[in-house]
Amino acid sequence: MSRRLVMLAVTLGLAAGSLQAQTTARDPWVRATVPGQQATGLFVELRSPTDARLVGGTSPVANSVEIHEMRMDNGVMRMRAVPALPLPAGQSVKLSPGGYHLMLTGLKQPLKAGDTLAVTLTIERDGSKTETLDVRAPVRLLPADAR
Ligand SMILES: [Cu+2]
Repeated sequence: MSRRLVMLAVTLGLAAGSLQAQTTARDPWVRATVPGQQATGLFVELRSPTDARLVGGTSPVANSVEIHEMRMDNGVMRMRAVPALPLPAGQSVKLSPGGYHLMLTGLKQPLKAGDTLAVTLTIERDGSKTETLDVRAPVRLLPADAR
């Protein structure tokens, strides 16, 4: 094999390796806000090829992006911040209304249906290595909002 072919093989091998190690985000969307509303939820389906954890995120339109969990507490739905959400290898983890979501707080502007929001998710792999995942999420109304 010529030197050029060897180099090409090495380059392709590295590219395939880094693609495999990427978490994918499917169907991201953000819930539209009403005037004065300071926070909203981002929903997405995440899948990681190896065990990883979602540990947070950032967005230019929000002061912070937290991971929240909704759950029943004495018959009342409550939400609380959790430090991380496990992404088991090869499994789809769905963040959806009524369950886990990413909470964007300290919104700097109203989010209207039809807008697109840029959010960067932070994912931790192998204990400490972190990687970022850029997501472009359309803003949508929940059916209950569209009255
Ligand atoms: Cu929340």
